[in-house]
Formats: sequence, C-alpha cells, structure tokens
Amino acid sequence: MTATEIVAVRGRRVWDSRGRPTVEAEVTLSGGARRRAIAPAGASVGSGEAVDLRDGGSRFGGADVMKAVGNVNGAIANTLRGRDARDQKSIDDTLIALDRTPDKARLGANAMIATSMAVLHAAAAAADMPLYAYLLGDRPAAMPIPEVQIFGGGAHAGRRVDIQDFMVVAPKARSFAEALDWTAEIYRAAGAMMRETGRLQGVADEGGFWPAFDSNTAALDALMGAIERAGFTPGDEISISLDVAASDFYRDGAYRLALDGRVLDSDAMSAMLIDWLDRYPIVSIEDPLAEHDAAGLTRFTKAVGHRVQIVGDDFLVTDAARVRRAAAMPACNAVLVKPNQVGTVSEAKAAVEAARAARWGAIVSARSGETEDVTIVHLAVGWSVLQLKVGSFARSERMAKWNEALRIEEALGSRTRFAGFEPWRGQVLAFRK
Ligand code: 2PG
Ligand code: MG
Repeated sequence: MTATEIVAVRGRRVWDSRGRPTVEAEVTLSGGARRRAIAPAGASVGSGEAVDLRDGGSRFGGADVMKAVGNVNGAIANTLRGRDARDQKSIDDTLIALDRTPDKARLGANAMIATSMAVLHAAAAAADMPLYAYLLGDRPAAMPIPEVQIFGGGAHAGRRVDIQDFMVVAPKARSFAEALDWTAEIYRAAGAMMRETGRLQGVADEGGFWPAFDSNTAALDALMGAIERAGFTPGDEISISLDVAASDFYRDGAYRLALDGRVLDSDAMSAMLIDWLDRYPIVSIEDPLAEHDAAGLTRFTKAVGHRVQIVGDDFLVTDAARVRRAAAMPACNAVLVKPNQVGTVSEAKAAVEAARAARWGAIVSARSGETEDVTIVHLAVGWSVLQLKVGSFARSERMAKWNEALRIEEALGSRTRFAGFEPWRGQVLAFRK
C-alpha cells in the first residue's frame, strides 16, 4: 500500500459566509495525511453552471446540503477508497462518471468540488509540500495581481446599484503585498467618503461598501474619488475593473438598469459601457452583456477587445469547451475560473489550459458565498494564473485568502515575481482620456 492511497472520505455540513449550509470533505490517506476542503456558493449564478445539490423543503429555506453530504459519505467514499490521491485527473473522471449527469445534479457540484479539492490537498500533504508548490512543480512562480472590490452591488447588495463589482487593480505595484497595501488605503478612503456623505448602508456580500448611489456612474465617480483621496492617480498606479454581471438585469432581450431608470437594447448597453471605457480607466470588464446575448458579446469584443480585458463568467462557467467556442467567435478575451462552477479541479484546470491556448487572460475567482477555505489561492499560484479575485478588503472569508497569498509570496521570496500588468500583455491597454 502506498502512502497516498485514499483510506477514508468524510463529508460534513459546515456554514458559509452568508450563514448558509455548505459541504466540507475530508480525505485521509494511508500514510496518515488528512486534509479537507469546503465548497463555496454563488448568488449570481450562470445558467450553465454545475448545480449544487440542496435538500429543498423548509429547513434553512431549502438550502440544506444533507443529501450532498450523504453522497460524500456514501457513493463517493465507497468509490474513491483504495484509489491513489496523486491521480487527480482519474479521480475527477471517476466522480464525473459516478454522477452521470451533464450538470452534476446527482452527486451535487458542492459534494464533488469539496471532494476533488480535498483529494488534491491530501496528495500535496503526502508529498510534504504546500499545495501551490505541489502544483507548480519545476515551473517558475508568479504572484497574481489582486482584483479587489471596493463597492458591491447587484445580487450581492439588494440590487442597490445594478453593476455588481466595482474593483481596483494595482498594475504598478511591485509585489502582491504592495498591491494590497495600496488597496487597503483605497478601501479606507472609500469608507471615509461614504460616511462623510451619509451614503454608507453597510457592506455587501463580499465585504465591499454598499452605498446609496444615485446612478451607476456616481459609483464610478466615487471610486475615482477614493483612489485619489488615497493618494493615487487613477489610470496610473491604480486602475478600475468592473463585474457588470449583466445577466442579472437582462430580461426579455433588454437590459433594465433600475438605478438609472433605463431600459437598453444590446447595442445601447454596449455603447454605454464603451462610453465608460472612454471616461474611466477601466482595464477589465466582466460579463458586460448577458450570458444569453452571445451576439452582443461578440460585437462588444470586436469593438473593444483590443483595449480592455473582457471576462466571461456566466457566459463561460469555467467550461473549457465554452472557452474554445467563445475564442472562435470571438466573444470575451479572458475567462473567470471558479472551480465550483464546473465541479472538479481537473475541469477547472482544463478551462485555464483552454484560455492559455487561445492566448486569453484568466482570473481565479472566489464566490460570493465563501468560507475560510483558501484552496483557490494555491490554484492561482500553482497554475500560474496571473489574476486573483476574491471580493473585498474586509470580512475574514476574504482576508483569509489575501493573507494566504501574502504567506505564499513570502515563502517564495526571490523565486517569484509579481504579475503586475502581464495578464494583459499582448493586448493594447493604453487608457485614453
Ligand atoms: C461573480 C461572483 C463573485 P457569485 O459574479 O463573479 O463576485 O459572484 O459568486 O455570486 O457568482
Ligand atoms: Mg461575475
């Protein structure tokens, strides 16, 4: 018996950052290594995502996960016992075969991703290596650029603003740590501004301020103000990244911006966003149009894909085949990678590889429902994905991930470099006023 043979897989119900039940899996290997991982959960969920198995009924609003936990303790544990934890791809293929559904509805994507990540952690532990190093092998390390939310909206903040994430990136920082230092100043400045103007309502699901703005561009203006108040020049040290999450306000073929009181068709929505690109130093824009508006996404990509990163989240759902199809359209030029959107670590990695083959950017991302689990940080460094999005600069389910990245950067020392602007190398990103 090798030290990496799976001897036990245990599932349990734990709780996420929204106080909702979620699945934890714990994998024990023959050599004694034991590691666990927790499934996150989304709120703005793409229709093509692998689905979480929830119990329904009245308990916890139908969100309980005891069936998914039962699947980990039953079918999954029985099938994986005796398997070598180092064979991640074959283990993930086994989970997919056991599930037998296109959307992972039988075992539950929550049961599958927790197990898949826990197997990976256990294999790294058996090799006595941190997970990022286990994944990296001999390849050189690079620290990703953090994309940090300052204002939250959309489905994460009672739809107070239509746009979901107003984020900053620090392409000129010299290290991950310095990028966070700068972000901390901006987050503080934004909070002070919100308090002074009496607009602070609280924080959104990912820790960003939840403001009472009068329009979507008022939020952009406030973000510019916060960057300046913190002592930075927007478009120089600090740039803006948006997650429009447009699927959430697209109905009957139209974009309904409740805050602005406007109903826009696809072309008008694109035109509005392109106007924002001209007026604000936006370097990345996620889900600018809805997942079911592929023609609009294609037109938008053809118009501005040479000067801005266009990220597919709901549209691509971490699916390698969708990335390949979108690259041919072309729609988008970067993929958001959320492992639970697809259900296994190996499938998420395939999406990264598809993006790389298309010369696209990639961003490893957390969900709006998170926990203390920091696996995604290791995946970003271990897979050399140069951008990391985990929400805002508050609340411990977010800070746990930023802090883990700081530890990894410190451990790598001079053996790493900071990605900075590299995610966008090859794309012309000159911001023109
Ligand atoms: C997104 C994510 C994270 P959710 O849309 O990118 O911000 O949200 O997890 O709710 O899908
Ligand atoms: Mg998104």
